[in-house]
Amino acid sequence: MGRPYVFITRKLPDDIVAPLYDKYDVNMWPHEHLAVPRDVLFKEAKQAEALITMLSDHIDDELLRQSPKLRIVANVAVGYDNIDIEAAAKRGVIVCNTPDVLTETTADLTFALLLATARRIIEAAEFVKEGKWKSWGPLLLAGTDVHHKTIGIVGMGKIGQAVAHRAKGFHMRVLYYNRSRNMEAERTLGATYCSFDELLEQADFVVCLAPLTNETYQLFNSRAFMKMKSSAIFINVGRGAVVDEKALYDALIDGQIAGAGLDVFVEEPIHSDHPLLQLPNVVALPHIGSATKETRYAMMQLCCRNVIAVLEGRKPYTAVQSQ
Ligand code: 8YV
Repeated sequence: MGRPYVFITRKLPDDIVAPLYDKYDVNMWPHEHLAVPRDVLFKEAKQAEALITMLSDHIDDELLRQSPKLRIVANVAVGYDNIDIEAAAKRGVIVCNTPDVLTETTADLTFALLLATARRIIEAAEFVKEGKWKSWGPLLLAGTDVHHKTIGIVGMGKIGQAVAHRAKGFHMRVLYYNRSRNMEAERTLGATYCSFDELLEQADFVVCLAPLTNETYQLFNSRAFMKMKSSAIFINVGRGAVVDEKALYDALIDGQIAGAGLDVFVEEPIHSDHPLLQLPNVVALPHIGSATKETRYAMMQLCCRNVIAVLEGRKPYTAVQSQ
C-alpha cells in the first residue's frame, strides 16, 4: 500500500508542512495568495485521504461524493461555512477547524477596527500622509468616544467573550445576544444578555461575531439597521453574508447609523468599486481577523496535527460536530 496522499490548497511554509512530508505524499497548490481552481481541487481531492483547506474552498456534497478516499478535511479557520458538514458526516469524512488558537488575536483586531472606525484613524493617517494637515481646528477629524459607551456583541462565543474582556478595560457596558446564554461572560465580565432588538436599540457599537448559518444569514437587514441608534457604529468580524450589504449601504447613506468597520464581506476579495468602499464612514479590511504570524502559524500547525492524528487512526484534536 502506498503512502496516504495529502493535498493542501494553498502554499504553506516549509517548516509547517515538514511533518507531513515525512509521512505522506503531499502536494500543495503552489500559490500563497491565489485560490485553487475548482477543477484542480476536484482532481486532487479524488486521490486524497486528507485535505487542508481555506475558507475560499467550497467543500460541498458533489466534491465529497467524488472523493472516495477522503478521511479528513482540516480547514485553516475556526469558521467552516465553506464546508457541507452534514454531507461530510454522511460520508464519514471528519471536518476539523482551528478554535482557541485565534481567539485573542481576532478579539484584538475586532477592537482595533472598532477604535479605528470610532476615532477615524485610517482617515486621519491618510490625511497626514497626503500632506493635508495644514492647520488645527477644534473639530478636525473628531470622532466619537469609545470609553464608557455600550457595546452590543452578537455572537458571544470565545471571541465574543475576549472582545467583552477588552471592552471592560474601556469601562464599557456590555450587552450580548447569542443563541444560548453565556453564563461565564455574565459572571466574570458582567455582560448582560438581551434580545437582538434590545441590543440594537441600546448599543453604541454593534459588533457582529456570529458564524454564518441558515439562522444568521442576513440577520443584519434593513429592519435591524433601522432599530439602531443614528450614532451607532456597526462592526463585522463574523461573516459577510450575515449582513445584507445593500441594506447596510442604505443605512449608512440615509444616516440611520453613523459608520461601519468591516473585516468580512459577502464576496471576498471585495471589488474596489463596491459601493460600500466609496463611503467615507466605512473602514474596510481584507479579512485579517486572525492574521498575525503567531496565530496563522498556530492555525496551520493545528491543521497538520489533526491530519496526522486522523491518518494514524487517532482522535483529531479539534473536530467539528455536525448539528
Ligand atoms: C480565517 C476566519 O483564518 O477563522 C476564521 O473563521 O474567518 C479567519 O480567521 C481566514 O479567513 C483564513 O481562512
